[in-house]
Amino acid sequence: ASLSEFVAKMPKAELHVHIEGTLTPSLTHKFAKRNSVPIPEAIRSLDTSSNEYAFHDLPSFLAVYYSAMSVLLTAADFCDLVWAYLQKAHSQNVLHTEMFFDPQAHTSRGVSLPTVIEGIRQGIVKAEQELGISTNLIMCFLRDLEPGFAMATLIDALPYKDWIIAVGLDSDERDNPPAKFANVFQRAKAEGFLVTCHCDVDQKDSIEHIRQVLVDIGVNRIDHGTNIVEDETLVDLVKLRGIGLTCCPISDSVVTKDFKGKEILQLLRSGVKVTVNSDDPAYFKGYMNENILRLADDAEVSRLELVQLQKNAFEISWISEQKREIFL
Ligand code: ES4
Ligand code: ZN
Repeated sequence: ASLSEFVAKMPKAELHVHIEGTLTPSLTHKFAKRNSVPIPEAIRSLDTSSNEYAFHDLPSFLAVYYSAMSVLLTAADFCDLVWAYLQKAHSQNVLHTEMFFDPQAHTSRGVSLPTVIEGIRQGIVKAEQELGISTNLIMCFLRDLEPGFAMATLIDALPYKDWIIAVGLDSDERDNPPAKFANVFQRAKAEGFLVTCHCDVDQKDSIEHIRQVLVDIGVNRIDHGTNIVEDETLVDLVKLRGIGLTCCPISDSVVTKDFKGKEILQLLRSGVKVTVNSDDPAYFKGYMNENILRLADDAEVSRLELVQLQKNAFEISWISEQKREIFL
């Protein structure tokens, strides 16, 4: 079989996808129309024929990303968004996903937390029933906002604890170290949530941020985190603890000018549980298969290693023991 057929057929798990990052320009138009709201400026100015967004780094990406989501207003919007993504994932033979959402990006513009969570939950349940795809939900805090807002969001979400497996940290990393949220993550852990944090590639303080999430926060996983190759002690620490990395090849190549394929392979070969994921597939133009093929394009990777990446994903996933038995 060709490599693309091989990749397409491989059973996969996706552990790093932002549900708001699956909002395609065409879905943006659909929601704007049915909610009678204007098409966001960042979308209106696009070349609609190409259905593509344009940006060159993390802040310019985030500006378009936060602008576009103003069309998400009702529980039905969130349900439809999740359903559309999970149909796409299912079509690529993704059996399990762990999906981020950014509640503060919605509550800060007047959409209630119950609307967001109940809508997302409806989409997840529908996809589980109709497609058999399983999903866990991860609630992310926006690191460029105040920790008090994150703490209030955590407390407001406690009634939905059974629907949310973990909390995370995302948005603009510059001058927003993980330690800023130490109290929030401590409380989240006490409430029974697992913890993961974004350590985006090539940030101003990448190594220090990776150190903080491992030593000060005590995360169960790291999102991106590829810069860890630069610090042998930290690599030994994630190996010792079995902590996995959710890498995103296409996204990394947008955020940094330096593609991280070589580093991902180096970590894989040294026994770190690295995985390949899509991050914001509607924006970075690539779902799971495209990200795996992009890695294979850029680095010498064997089919056995591509299988190992998926074994890692199922292993470091937070899938229930019951489902793990069915899938593995
Ligand atoms: C994100 Cl690529 C990236 N980095 C940080 N926060 C994010 N939220 C959505 N995509
Ligand atoms: Zn991400």
